Amino acid sequence: HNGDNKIHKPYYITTPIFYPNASPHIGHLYTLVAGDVFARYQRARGRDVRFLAGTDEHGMKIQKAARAHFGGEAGREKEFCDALSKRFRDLGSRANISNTCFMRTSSDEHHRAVEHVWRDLYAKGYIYKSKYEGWYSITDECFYTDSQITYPTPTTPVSIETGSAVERTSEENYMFRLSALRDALLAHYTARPGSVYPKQYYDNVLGMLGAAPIVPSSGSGSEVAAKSQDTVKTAVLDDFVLSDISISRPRSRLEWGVQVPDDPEQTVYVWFDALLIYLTGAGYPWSSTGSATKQTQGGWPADVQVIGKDILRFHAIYLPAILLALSGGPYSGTGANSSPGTTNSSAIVQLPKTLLTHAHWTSSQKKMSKSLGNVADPLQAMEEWGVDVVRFYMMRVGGRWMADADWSTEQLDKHYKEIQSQLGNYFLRIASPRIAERAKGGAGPIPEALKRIFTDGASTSTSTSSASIEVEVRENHMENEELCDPNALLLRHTLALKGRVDTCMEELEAGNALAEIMAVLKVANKTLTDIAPWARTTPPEVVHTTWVVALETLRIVAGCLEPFMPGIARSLQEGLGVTDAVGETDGEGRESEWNGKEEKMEEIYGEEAMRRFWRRWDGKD
Ligand code: ME8
Repeated sequence: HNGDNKIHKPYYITTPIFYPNASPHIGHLYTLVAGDVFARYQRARGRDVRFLAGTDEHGMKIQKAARAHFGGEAGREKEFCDALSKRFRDLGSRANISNTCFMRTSSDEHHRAVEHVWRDLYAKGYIYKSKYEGWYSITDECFYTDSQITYPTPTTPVSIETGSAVERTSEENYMFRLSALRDALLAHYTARPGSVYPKQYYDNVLGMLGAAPIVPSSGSGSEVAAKSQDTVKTAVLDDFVLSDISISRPRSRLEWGVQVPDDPEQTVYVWFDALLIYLTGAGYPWSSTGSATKQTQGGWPADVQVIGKDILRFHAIYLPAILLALSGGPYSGTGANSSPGTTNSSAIVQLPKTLLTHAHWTSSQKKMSKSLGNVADPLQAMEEWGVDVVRFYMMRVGGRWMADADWSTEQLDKHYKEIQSQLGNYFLRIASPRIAERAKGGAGPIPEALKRIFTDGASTSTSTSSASIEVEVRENHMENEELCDPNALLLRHTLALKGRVDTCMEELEAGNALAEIMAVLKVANKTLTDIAPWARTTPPEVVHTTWVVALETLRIVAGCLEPFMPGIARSLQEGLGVTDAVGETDGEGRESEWNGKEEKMEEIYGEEAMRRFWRRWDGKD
């Protein structure tokens, strides 16, 4: 509870729950890391963070894999999932993923949530029984229509989109009235242009709803415009129909799953079940009295849901449709859900806020697949390169979400070296006893100009980019030569860094945040090389100033890096003798902290501290 007596909602982040039918691969780890970067970032800002990961254990795919594993024996799916689910959980721990729960769809609490949703929607008329005819792909766990199928050979129909084999199904199913929710979905999305990010995927979602954004013809930078606008104007296809979807399978085909309430002959379709895990993770079902409060306390609605582009439709169309139906009154005929959410307000289940959608990793430029033998193993990569190097690589290369990235050890090596040269060597040079000795020799008051930047640099600097800082400094140079001192320049960059990282992280641009951090380190390294504090000719007081500015740079960089490389960031902080992330202290506070740190720094020259640092650095601790 905050001062207004309002409930402070936990920040809720989710990743997809993965199918435990095979070992995890780097794609799974990538999504986990993406979620973790935002979870750690929000936590460092003082938010109570809920972070859900887990496994999706029902369905034909798992049933088939489990039976194959046990030589055709039925009924051992749970046992199979217990073992494989653990590998995903362990992957998370190994990679330092800070998820607060690990949910499995086979759990009792999840079954209860699914049953609750089902009964509610059935009672309202959103679920009906029908004969379903169409195609099903076990690999994709997805129903397809005739128009989504192609025949590479006359007897092997496959999905056009994924190339996966499909089989003809003709069976009694329960259907969900997705068609009735199209208008409500469209209204939701046009009012929230930022709800699917990056924008290209937002446009894809509009396309799935038979609409397209109208780009203003004068339109400069439609992306920027779309972000700042409250609504997006769309061109809508009038004859577009969002078809109802099948949400169950006959038990004779699918035994392993949630049984349809009151119908032992049917099993809930795996995706209908899986998507509800996000609700389960937030404590659903919330009892009807005070359910709005319970919902909020549980973290619902999700703030950020990280997904791969392969499962956009499920998350952007199916889940919100289910939630809209849950929130609305009974279905009442054609186009009928005219006003979902206008019933009893405590029953409204809000829609997730942002769907962060990312592209895929390929391996040797190809989609990873067991049959091609090109599946990159995340555990092996972390063993070989260290946890934080793998995390760094994933966000440095894949942190802009849009483009597919190719996994390669050459690239990993390149980024390993980037960390080593830009951060590791910088730290070592600053921590070297010789430099410290010289710095101490020159100890005295920090030059006034620097002190000024330090006390009010971050707040008075209007610069929002590295480039504009350069300009600002160059202009100031005419009036004040001192400001052109390389240390002053670096200090300005350093003090502006946190604000810039904040901006990027608010925009969900993790890759840009990392780029900002690395840009400051580049300036830092250049400053050190230019000043050469190790050279005999450099005056001791300059060495001292350089040393202090470098320490402050490292402190701030460490705080900013924490979401990306938590292990290395902590080693740095320990090495520097600071414990917290980037402090928000005022001028005076900072200064005393700064002075204190100089003393702390002296303590770490002990070999033990360095040994500890390098052990962590190498991912051995
Ligand atoms: O789809 N590159 O599970 P899944 C990047 N159980 N990310 C990748 C990737 C790649 N090559 N391959 C997979 C399912 N991913 C469902 C989800 S959610 C209610 C149910 C990541 O094991 C990416 O996040 O097939 C993708 O969306 C997800 O793993 C699919 O994992």
